[in-house]
Amino acid sequence: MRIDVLTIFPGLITGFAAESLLGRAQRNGLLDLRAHDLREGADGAHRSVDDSPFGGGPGMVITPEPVFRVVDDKEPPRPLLYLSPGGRHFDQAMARELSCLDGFSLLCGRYEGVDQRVIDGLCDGEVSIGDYVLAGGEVAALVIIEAVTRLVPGVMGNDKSASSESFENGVLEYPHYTRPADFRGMIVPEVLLSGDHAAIESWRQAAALKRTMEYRPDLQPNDGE
Ligand code: JF5
Repeated sequence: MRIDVLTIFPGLITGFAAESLLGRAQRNGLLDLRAHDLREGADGAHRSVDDSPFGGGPGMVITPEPVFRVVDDKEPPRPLLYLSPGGRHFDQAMARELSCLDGFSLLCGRYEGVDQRVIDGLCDGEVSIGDYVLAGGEVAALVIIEAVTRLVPGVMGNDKSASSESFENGVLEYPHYTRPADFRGMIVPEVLLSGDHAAIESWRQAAALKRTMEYRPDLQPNDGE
């Protein structure tokens, strides 16, 4: 899978990838992650990529030229997704869809964002990782890269049936315990020590539903489709 990231801080992307399990996926040839510096597409002594907004107002806006130029030069894989709080909400279903592609690209905004003509004339979609504002799209890009690549067989090593994970079934995951059975007086639910697999399974289902109703009543249990 090839993932290209367009950013003014390419080191944030390559640095994170090198320090995480993504580094091994890259060495194995499973992941081809490329971070492109938007400044490479900018001219002038200062290679500035931003300017003040037409119509006035606070902050700066990333200009179209450097973004279009990097896309012309590097031909990043499509779809090219712009990361901003105004985009369509990223979720596990979108992660699954992206994990089936040969590649995609992410454009990271900074300042007040990018010129609208970049979104209209160059990008294929606008994605948000949640209802909060970051200083830039790089952390959002890393969230998407990690959520997607861990679904690509072989990338994170463990091919655990992802179908039992939180969100895949529209319920949160059940609570997990390991040794010791008594840790500072906090004890593991007895059923988990019983060896009764049917009882364990129903306890886990009930615990998952309880947690979901308490924290995420908006989720819809779906039997894993
Ligand atoms: C950004 C203008 C982009 O803040 C975000 C973001 C929040 N959820 N998903 C993405 O991206 C950075 C900030 C300001 C455009």
